[in-house]
Amino acid sequence: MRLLVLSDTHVGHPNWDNFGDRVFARAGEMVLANPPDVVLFCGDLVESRDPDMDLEFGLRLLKKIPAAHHLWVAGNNDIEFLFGRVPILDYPKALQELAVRYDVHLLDHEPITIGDIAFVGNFGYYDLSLWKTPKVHDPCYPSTRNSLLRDADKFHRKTLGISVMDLFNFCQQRLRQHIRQVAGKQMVAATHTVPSSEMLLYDHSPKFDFQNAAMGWDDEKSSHSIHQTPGLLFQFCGHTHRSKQIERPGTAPLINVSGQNQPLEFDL
Ligand SMILES: [Mn+2]
Repeated sequence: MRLLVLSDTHVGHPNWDNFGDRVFARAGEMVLANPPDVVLFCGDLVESRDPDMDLEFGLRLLKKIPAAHHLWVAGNNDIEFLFGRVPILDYPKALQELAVRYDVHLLDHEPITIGDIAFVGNFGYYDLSLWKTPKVHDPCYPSTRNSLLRDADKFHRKTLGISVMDLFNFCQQRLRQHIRQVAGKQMVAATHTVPSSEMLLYDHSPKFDFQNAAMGWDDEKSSHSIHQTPGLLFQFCGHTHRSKQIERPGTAPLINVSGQNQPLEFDL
């Protein structure tokens, strides 16, 4: 099976010099002679001030890449399209309803098995555990864990009507439930957010230190860590906008697809 993976195209972003368009163009060129079996997108399709460049615009771009199957994991930018329209915990259902119109499958909704290989994934979300106390204090950013938690919770309750940990647990429990559903199969797992502090930059600036809090979670410290799943072939993520691959001998590599070096192709 041939797999093409891309992420964080943010098509239409006013300051990104058509980055997303270039990634989709590159994807089209890469697969022209030999379409892959599966295209996997790890979240954040579009981000534009143009109301016509909405999620459906992004889904049409994704579907245009010739492949037998198109899979999608929701990113924070994708979910923002639902704010104020549907309760946040209904996002897997709402986005899947949109995706099926373009023959795209949302992994947040349910896993899918193609050939012998199961694909699982979702947004992932964050639990603030990747935040570390910044070395340099900047009054613009929280300097203690308590103030960070208070600010994050205030934002979540106001915008989404839910605590940050409730949304994190929703995503994580759903992901592990999907993994159990396909247990015994060879598997590819994907989240939008990152499951490792190794993909972050600390001490570059108080702003970076602050942003790290919203990047993901530490899978190593999780009681049901995803990377220990038997049969896991690859684990993908995005969100940081920096490509990085971490080899993990004895288990699957963790590959962050977001950033310049994409799309990536794999043989499964
Ligand atoms: Mn992004």
